[in-house]
Amino acid sequence: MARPCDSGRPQVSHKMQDLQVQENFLPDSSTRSSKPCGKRTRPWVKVLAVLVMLVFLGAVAGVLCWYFTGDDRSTNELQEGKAVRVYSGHLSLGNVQYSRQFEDPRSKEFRSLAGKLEQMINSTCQTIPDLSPYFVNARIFDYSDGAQVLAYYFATFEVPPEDREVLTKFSEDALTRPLQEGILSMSRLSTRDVIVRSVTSSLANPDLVVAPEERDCYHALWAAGRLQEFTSPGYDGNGYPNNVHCQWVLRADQDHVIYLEFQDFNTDDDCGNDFVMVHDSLSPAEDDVITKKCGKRPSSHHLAVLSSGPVMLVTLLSDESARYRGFKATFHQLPRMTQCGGTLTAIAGNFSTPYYPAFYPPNINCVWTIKVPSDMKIRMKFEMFRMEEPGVQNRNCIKDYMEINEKRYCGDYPLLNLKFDVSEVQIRFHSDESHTDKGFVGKYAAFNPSNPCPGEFACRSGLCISQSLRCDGWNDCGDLSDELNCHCGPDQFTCANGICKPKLWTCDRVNDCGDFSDEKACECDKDQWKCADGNCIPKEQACDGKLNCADGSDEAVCEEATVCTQFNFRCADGTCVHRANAECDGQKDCDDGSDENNCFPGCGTQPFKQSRIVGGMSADVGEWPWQISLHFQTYGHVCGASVISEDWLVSAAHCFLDMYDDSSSWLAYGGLNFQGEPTVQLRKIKQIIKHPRYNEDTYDYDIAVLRLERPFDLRPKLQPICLPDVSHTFPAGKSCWVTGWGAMYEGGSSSISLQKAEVKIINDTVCSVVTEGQVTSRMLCCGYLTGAIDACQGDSGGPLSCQEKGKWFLAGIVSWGEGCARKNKPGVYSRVTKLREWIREQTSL
Ligand code: 4AZ
Repeated sequence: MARPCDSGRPQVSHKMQDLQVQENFLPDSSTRSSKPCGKRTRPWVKVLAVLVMLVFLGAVAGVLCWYFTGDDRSTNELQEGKAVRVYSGHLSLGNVQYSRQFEDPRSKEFRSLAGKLEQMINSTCQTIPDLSPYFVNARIFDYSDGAQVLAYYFATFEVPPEDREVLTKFSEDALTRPLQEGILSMSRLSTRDVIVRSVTSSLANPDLVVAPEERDCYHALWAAGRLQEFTSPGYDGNGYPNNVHCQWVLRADQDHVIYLEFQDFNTDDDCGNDFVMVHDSLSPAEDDVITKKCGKRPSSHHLAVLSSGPVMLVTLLSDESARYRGFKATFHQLPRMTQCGGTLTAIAGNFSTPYYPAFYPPNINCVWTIKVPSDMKIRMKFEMFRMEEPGVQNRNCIKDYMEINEKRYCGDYPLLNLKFDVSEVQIRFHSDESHTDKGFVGKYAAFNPSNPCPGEFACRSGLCISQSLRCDGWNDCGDLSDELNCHCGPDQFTCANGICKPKLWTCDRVNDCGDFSDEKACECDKDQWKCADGNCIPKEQACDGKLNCADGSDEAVCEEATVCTQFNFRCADGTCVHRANAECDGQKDCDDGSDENNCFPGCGTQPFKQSRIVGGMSADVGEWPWQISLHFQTYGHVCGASVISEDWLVSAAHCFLDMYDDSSSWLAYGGLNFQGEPTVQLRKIKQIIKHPRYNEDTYDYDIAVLRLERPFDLRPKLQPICLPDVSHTFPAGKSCWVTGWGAMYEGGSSSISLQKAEVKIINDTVCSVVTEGQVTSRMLCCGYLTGAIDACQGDSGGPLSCQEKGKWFLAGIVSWGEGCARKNKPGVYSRVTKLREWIREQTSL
């Protein structure tokens, strides 16, 4: 049996040579100036130096705030000092012949053309109504050849703190139109000898723009027929230095694109200040980002990306963390793909996004038409469909997508099966100007509608499944079609709608039949009272002062109660509250207020809660603000945890066994949605306290509390969850949510984006049956006996969050399970109510 130790332990797959632990935390680290054209101070004027230093520190502090707070890095503001906004883009020039001299900023050609263009941009920026008072300067910093010569610029604006309300005016498009109109009309004047045909502009991270004279790690490279190679500084030695900003400008011949592949990629796991970025332009504008990556990549999964045109910009930024090897990359040029897609008429075949498995290029559209003989229909299968973009929800697919029959698909699917009742379909693939991904390979096959699955059962969904899976109570087809029109066996329950379900699933408060018929016959008779464990007692025995239900639930909630049961909150003064789940609900029940005083203020609220993605799995940003990602050494995410106060986390003891016991090797990431995203809080772990009764064989007492070296700043995106009192009940059938970055399927790798799944608490008797008696009273089962939805490897230690009167409580800690999402094998969680006292003893919370 796949016991938790098979899959529940942190998996160690990386080489041992990279065991540096990062010393710097995000909010303290960067010392890079964000000012693109900042002046240097003179050491001989001491007073002046101090003053300048103060301004500089203010600016750095401000830049850090800009960098680390909020969601949108390009519109965040400084708390002190001036807020810097930088726009970058290009001007396409009508009457300029490209010269290789343009690649040298000291050349006469570069400077003379740059002077004219900068003057045009400067004078336009000085007249834009809302923005002009804050304009500092504009610089041309590069050129490229192509259908037209492009000149790349950036324009800097600074807003003093007293005018911070105007920052909202610095939107993504605020500059584009006025700049375009101003420059185009200027260039139409006969006195101007440069013709500008079009202008682009987009906000850019100020850290990424550098004036030509300030470059100190800049490489201009031309692609040629043969493969070229470049490496980050120090690649063959001690790794890349701290605080570097290196750029590689790659150019190719006209009508060519650039294929860039990282043969080796080894950078900091924390993307905050240490990352590699690839742009589909020489301008580092947000609109032109192809991808941003950090961390390590195994040699089996090279990152390979394509440009849409003859230029590409690769940037490496580092902070002051431990040194990492860096990267080795190769690139070459390929003729630009002018067409993709086509008509496929074979009865089976494949189609894939351009250059698969490299990232598809930006700005490309493909259409495939599949035509099979008119008496046949079409089914399709996509294994690994990857089209994920930061900030795009899979529901709306507003950026890159695949479209079939007016339905759009984007995001990540491990497996996508589609069936069409027609003999011709069109598949459209669209990639917009920014952020690309791996794409897909689609396999299609024609099938005969009168015998779609020879020798197998044909699901309505288009899947063919083994005949033995028919009428077994499991939804193998995904659309229940294998469970319709069945004769139920002796161990099965016949649902009112004709579906057969295992008898074990009746009366578990889960609507397995889909029509509630498996839950209907479970109610007690009219003259009976139902105990919390499901047993029925005569009505008059409830609230009679005697414990008639085995669990005492008949005396828990009574108007004139006399007995204090395990379901009642016991106030500090020893009195009992005769209301269910009375603690932390904002209502004072104990005279001494102890039912409300022991909750962390504001715990269990979801300030960012948005609507759920129906049937989807990716969590919304800030939806689970107590969720923590625990990273071990250089291995990246290993376990989950929950915030319970500024400086304490709760996790699973099994995450911290053997070599994982060393607290200094762990980092806690708070406020994280995507692994690698920069807007997080990072803390070292000072102390790991595992439950002394944790049992490695049975997983009993699978809990640990972690003390942070420095408290978290509690913010809307980083909040504690409420701890339930020992008396709190989470009844069978209650819907709760499990969250984490664990594997999306058994044996799979961790997810990049935080996943959520709605799961139901399972009756303890059923839990004991399906786990063959392996659960103890410190455990609870949650999930579905039907399988398909569950926690998995990498989710361990993370929360099982249940809502009660608008507040979220930590009902469980992901602990173990037999595999993931298997039928009759629900997830097993540490039961927090049973471990509550121990948490209090360790943390005083
Ligand atoms: C794990 O290995 C793990 N299906 C966590 C939860 C479950 C299985 C394995 C429950 O971390």
